[in-house]
Amino acid sequence: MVAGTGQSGNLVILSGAGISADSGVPTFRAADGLWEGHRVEDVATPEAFVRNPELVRAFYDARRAHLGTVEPNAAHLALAELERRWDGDFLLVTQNVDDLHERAGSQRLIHMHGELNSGWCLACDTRSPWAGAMGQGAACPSCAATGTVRPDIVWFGEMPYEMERLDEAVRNCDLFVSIGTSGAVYPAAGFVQTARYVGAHCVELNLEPSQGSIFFQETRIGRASEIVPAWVE
Ligand code: BV8
Repeated sequence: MVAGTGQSGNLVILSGAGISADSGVPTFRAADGLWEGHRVEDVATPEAFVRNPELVRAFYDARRAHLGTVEPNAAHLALAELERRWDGDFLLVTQNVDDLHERAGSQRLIHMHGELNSGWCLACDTRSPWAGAMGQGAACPSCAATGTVRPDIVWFGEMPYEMERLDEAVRNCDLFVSIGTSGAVYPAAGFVQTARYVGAHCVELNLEPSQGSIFFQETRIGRASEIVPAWVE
C-alpha cells in the first residue's frame, strides 16, 4: 500500500539517474559530470554535435552498449507493479535515457529527454529504434541516407519531449513523487513547484536531499532499490 495515500487519485512519478544507479548505470554526479575528460554539458548539446559529431555519437554509443550489461533493479520493478494496481491516473516520466523502466514492465511512461535506443535522421526527420553503434555514418533505416542520424536525445538547450502532456499531468496530480534526481535540470526540476501549487502531496525518495527538497512535504533518504519498494508496499 502506498504509504498514506491508498491506491487512487492521479499519480505522477518523476525519475532521474539515481533510480538506475543500483543497476550499475553511472549518474551524472557520480561521474562528476565528466565523460572521458569532457563535461557532459560539452557533449550533450546541439553545438557539440555540429562541432564534433563523431565524439558525440561515441559518447552515446558507449552508453547504449553499456545498457546490454545491466538489468532493472527492485525500484524499477516496484514502480511497474504499482502501475499495474493503481486505480487512478498514473504517469511515470523519466529524465533517464536508459530502457530499464520499460524492461521492468512500466507502460505509462514518457522519456522526456529521449532514449539511447532511438536514432533521429536529420535528412528524413524520422525516429527509428537503434541498437549498436551510430558512429562512422551509419545508414538511416527509413531513407538509407548515411551520416545523417543523430542520437534521439534531448540536449541542453533543446525542448524536452511531450511537455504539454507532462504539464497537464502535473497540473492535475494529487500525488507527485520524485525519485533519484538532483533537481538540477529544468524544466523537470520545476515540476514539484507546479504540483505544490495545485495542492498535490509531494514525496521525494533520494540518496540525499536534492536542490528542490524544500518543496516536498515528505523526503525519504536511502538507495532507490531499497526505499522505493518499501514506499510502494
Ligand atoms: C530547455 C539527456 C528550453 C542527455 C539531459 C542555457 C541555455 C539553454 C537552456 C538552459 C540554459 N541554462 C539553463 C538552461 C535550462 C537547462 C538546465 O536546466 N540546465 C541546468 C544545467 C541548469 N535545461 C535545458 O536545457 C532543457 N531544455 O530548457 O529548453 C527551450 C525552450 C524553448 C525552446 C527550446 C528550448 C533540456 C535539459 C535536458 C538535458 N538532457 N539528458 C543525456 O542523458 O546525455 S539532462 C541529464 O542531466 C539527465 O537527463 C538529467 O535530467 C540530468 C541529471 O539529472 P539527474 O537525473 O538528477 O542526475 P544527477 O546525477 O544530477 O542526480 C542523481 C541523483 O540521484 C542525485 O541526487 C543522487 O544523490 C541520487 N542518487 C545516486 N544514487 C542513488 C540516488 N538516489 C537513490 N538511490 C541511489 N542508489
